[in-house]
Amino acid sequence: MPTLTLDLLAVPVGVLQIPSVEQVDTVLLSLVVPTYNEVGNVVLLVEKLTGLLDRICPNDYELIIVDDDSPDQTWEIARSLLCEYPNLRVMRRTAERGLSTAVIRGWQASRGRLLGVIDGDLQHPPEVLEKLFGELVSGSDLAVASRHVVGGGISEWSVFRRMTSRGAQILGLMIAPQVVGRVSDPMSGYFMVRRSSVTNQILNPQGYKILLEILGRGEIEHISEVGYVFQERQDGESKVTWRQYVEYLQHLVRLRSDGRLEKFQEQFPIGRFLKFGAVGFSGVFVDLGVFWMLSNGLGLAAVTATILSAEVAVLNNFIWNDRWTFGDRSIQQPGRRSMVRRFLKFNVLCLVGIVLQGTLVGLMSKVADVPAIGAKLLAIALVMLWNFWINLKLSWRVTDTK
Ligand SMILES: Nc1nc2c(ncn2[C@@H]2O[C@H](COP(=O)(O)OP(=O)(O)OP(=O)(O)O)[C@@H](O)[C@H]2O)c(=O)[nH]1
Ligand SMILES: [Mg+2]
Repeated sequence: MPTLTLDLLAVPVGVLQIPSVEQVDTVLLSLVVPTYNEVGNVVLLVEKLTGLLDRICPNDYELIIVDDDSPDQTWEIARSLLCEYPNLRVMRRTAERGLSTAVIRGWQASRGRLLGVIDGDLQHPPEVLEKLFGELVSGSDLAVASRHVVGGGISEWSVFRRMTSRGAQILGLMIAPQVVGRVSDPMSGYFMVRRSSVTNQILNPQGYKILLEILGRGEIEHISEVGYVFQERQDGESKVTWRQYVEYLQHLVRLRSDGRLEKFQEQFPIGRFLKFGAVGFSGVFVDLGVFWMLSNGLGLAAVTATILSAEVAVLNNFIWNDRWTFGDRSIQQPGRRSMVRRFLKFNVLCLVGIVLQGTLVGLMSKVADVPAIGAKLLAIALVMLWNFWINLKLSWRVTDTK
């Protein structure tokens, strides 16, 4: 459902594809600013950027702030500026989060023939916009503000931070050289690109590095670079955590695989499978622990204790899978009734899994003469794959609304 709030830009939904020039009522330039908790910067930023853009493309631009529902109310402050700045637009996202997708959602809602992005914390000097803009007007498809060309640099980074940044770049060159090697500063979050270069592809970025996605999937021939000095933050806090490094790696792998990984993941989501496996593993301990309590502690017969402990383990696995492995899907099937339905399906499928496991062990050890323990291990692995896949398709199925 698109979010339609008075005077805020509606948030585009569905796949991340930017409408073509023909589909939009165009202005020359749309500049997107992703923000999260930037309340101390947003007023000055809008003042500076609009001052500059009013000069370089008067009345032919839009400045779009895409805020991810910041707890410090950045979006509300930005909204209060709307009457003062007629070219300003504000989008408040509540259902999605993340820098790269914020930028793309902003571009999806934009009308510019040229698209740009700049950080909202004044670390990117606004004056450089004029040079980036000039490069696109002279025919480049992409103009990147770079810290590593003439005129570029970093104001006050520690040796550790410089090394981490360069290390990430080297790693990128090793994993996806065809993408990372195209520019001197592939980590830059400050650039402009021609709309027609990025409209033919569904984008699928991960984490912070939107430029990698544009380099990897865009139709980019001519690239220019413009030097800039990365400034220190004056207000607010950095949002970079270890998570961005993991996402960076995942993004590189995805770009390297050139779409093949995404196709495979559509059928078999590896991350989910690992979670499902971890939950299954936890279930083994729950099963053993409860069995021990029931048989040793309460003195129940072994068969009764086995059945009861297995059911407790199934319950444990269901709760974790429902909350964690398939949490995003459970949210889309709200209500107690649908949860009970998912639990019943999961139960039945677990039972089928046990029967399947027994059959496989029997077949392998009797027909193919595989030693019992080997047959059991192989059967566990096969049934786990099957269990995951069938639960994905049945218990936590949602219809894709592409
Ligand atoms: N909409 C949105 N914006 C974000 C998100 N994370 C960061 N931003 C914004 O993206 C810009 C860059 O984020 P920063 O945390 O400053 O990252 P950085 O500049 O690479 O790192 P620092 O030098 O540590 O500040 C800032 O304007 C942030 O407010 C997010 O999840 N959603
Ligand atoms: Mg920053």
